[in-house]
Amino acid sequence: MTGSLRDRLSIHPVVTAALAAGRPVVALESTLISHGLPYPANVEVARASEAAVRESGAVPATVAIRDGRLLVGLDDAELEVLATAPSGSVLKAARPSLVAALTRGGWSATTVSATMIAAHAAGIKLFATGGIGGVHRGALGGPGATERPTFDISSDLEELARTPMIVVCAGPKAILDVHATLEVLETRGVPVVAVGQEDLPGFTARSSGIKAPWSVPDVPAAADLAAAHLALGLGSAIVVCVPVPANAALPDDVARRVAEQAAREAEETGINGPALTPWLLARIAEITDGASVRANTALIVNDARVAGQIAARLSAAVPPGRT
Ligand code: PSU
Ligand code: MN
Repeated sequence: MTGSLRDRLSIHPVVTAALAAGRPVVALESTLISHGLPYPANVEVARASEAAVRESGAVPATVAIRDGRLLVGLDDAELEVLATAPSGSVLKAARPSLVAALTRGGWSATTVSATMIAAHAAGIKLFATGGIGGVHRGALGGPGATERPTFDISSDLEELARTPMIVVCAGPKAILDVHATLEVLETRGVPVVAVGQEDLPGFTARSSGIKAPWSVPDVPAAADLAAAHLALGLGSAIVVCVPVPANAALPDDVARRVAEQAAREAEETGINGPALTPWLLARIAEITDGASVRANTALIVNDARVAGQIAARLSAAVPPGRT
């Protein structure tokens, strides 16, 4: 079967109804379920994220791929299938692997880039994830590099540059070269805003140790800035960074140290490609004895809640029938 993205969309009826009525909808990704967190934390976080979106007054739409279809909105049984699928049976689908995922049959989980593609095609403006992908340590050479630069830069960054959407996260993942990631986002015209603090949130830590390009005091201010960005029609996404809840956060220095250790070990072990990020997250969970999983879980659910709040504020500002 061939067909455009639109031909391949299977939007859940609840999501279709919400979009038609101008009610707020938040897309959620599935790679963090299949490749980012261990079972049962993964299915718990998927359910809790959907619940948090609903509590904020919005409709959740978890995105994944099954048998050539881009599913926008999964039911509970489908979430469970994704979360319990044997390791290796679910492909990690990003923009470059979307065609492989759609033509091979079976399940694929969608990364930030693939989720944004599906959500945008469905007409969804809000998307919540844990931490965006970015420039891996050593991608550009220098400390942490193998003999040559790896050029491992997530397709998430390219997607953020070309797909208009409000992306709520807890900052770029701490395993990355966060400074280089911010520079690429700047070059590609993607605004990045921190909520409630000057520092860029550091994924599982409250701070990345780097000042955010822009910051706003609270969620309503972030929503208004994001709406203004989309209204300009520049074509890029805006990244809204919300710090991990304090009671689950890893101390900033611990998060940085374990990320450095894991990145060093990955290099020594020769892990690369799409397997790298899942490997690093799993290794950090081991090193921190599960503390990183608790932080990751808390931040994902928090991002979903905030994205729901932003979606609700935006749709309240738009009279029904207008976009
Ligand atoms: N946020 C999390 N855990 C994850 C991810 C995000 O808390 O596993 C996923 C997202 O799907 C993101 C991907 O797009 O990690 C980045 O992978 P890569 O570095 O291979 O592009
Ligand atoms: Mn990569």
